[in-house]
Amino acid sequence: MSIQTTNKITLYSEIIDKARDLGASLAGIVNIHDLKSSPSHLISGKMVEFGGVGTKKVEGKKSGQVEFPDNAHSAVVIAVKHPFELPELDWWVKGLKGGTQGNLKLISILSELAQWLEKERNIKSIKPAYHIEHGAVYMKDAAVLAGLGCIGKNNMLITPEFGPRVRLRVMLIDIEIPSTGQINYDPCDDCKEYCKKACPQNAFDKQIYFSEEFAQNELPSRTGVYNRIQCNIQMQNDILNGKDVNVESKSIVGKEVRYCRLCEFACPAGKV
Ligand code: B12
Ligand code: SF4
Ligand code: SF4
Repeated sequence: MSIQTTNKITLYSEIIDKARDLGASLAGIVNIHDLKSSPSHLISGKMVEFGGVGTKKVEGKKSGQVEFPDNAHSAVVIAVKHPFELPELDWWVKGLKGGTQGNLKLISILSELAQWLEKERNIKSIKPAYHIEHGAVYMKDAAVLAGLGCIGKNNMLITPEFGPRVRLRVMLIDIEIPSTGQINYDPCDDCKEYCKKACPQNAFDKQIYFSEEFAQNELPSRTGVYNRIQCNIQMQNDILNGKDVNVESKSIVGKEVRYCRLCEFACPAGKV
């Protein structure tokens, strides 16, 4: 779809405002060219394949492999805050739409935004997914380039407003809009690395990714120390400790899993 530059600036603000009106705590836009060349999208194909929690087995697809639809020209990134006092937003319940209450909120905001874009601005959007193998993109990279925050030493997106305590969702759209761009923000600079000390699996103890090997400086947890295999051990333990709960919306019983958030909760960024 073609549209003049002045209209794009207006459209940019309209999309962000609409997302926030619909309940997003933060919102931004990233151009597809910037997203495709972002660190996670460049490195994932070169890393040892990961089949742990957060991945799906899809016939004929390598796990972690992103496929961008041809009509995707930009991505709208939204965040919903997940504060300490509302831990239930992050609990995964089998049978619940979206998996968690937080995801359900993210999905419904983007669904309403998509309807508005189509009806009022004739812009088509591509249904967002969570799992890479089901069509998602790497959301933290999208969020950084969309101006929501930076990648902290805990390997999470850290926002000035809420620290790492946000969850993300991305929707692709068929119109080219420039990226919001990175913000100048680094809470890790003079921090005592509470995140790393809090990890029950010592997932940040040793450098395992190197710039020379991957030909890029932006590595997991900045310096290549975040070990997803170690972290995944904790996730598997958390699944084993899951409990059956009633899923009210469906009148069924589903297993509830409370995944580890210790590196997130230990971070002082965004605390009021
Ligand atoms: C698979 C997955 C997992 C796996 C594997 C994680 C991994 N990092 O490999 C497991 C199960 C272990 C996991 C754990 C967790 N996850 Co997870 N996970 C995902 C998923 C589906 C894909 C992530 C992925 O594979 N990344 C690929 C690897 C290659 O990248 P990476 O390790 O993140 O490292 C990259 C970044 O650091 C980036 N980077 C570094 N510096 C810079 C600088 C710049 C400028 C840029 C742009 C990028 C950048 O480059 C690195 C690659 O070189 C995403 C959702 C999505 N679709 O994106 C959620 C997601 C990343 N997870 C999330 C969360 C919350 C968690 C957990 C806290 C568990 C929980 N309670 O949900 C832990 C946190 C672990 C940690 N400290 O990072 C949130 C993060 C929110 C946030 N504020 O950042 C996401 C976005 C889901 C969501 N709903 O919002 N996860
Ligand atoms: S605890 Fe400190 S070092 Fe770790 S992510 Fe937060 S601000 Fe950065
Ligand atoms: S989510 Fe838990 S296990 Fe994983 S890196 Fe953070 S503190 Fe460690």
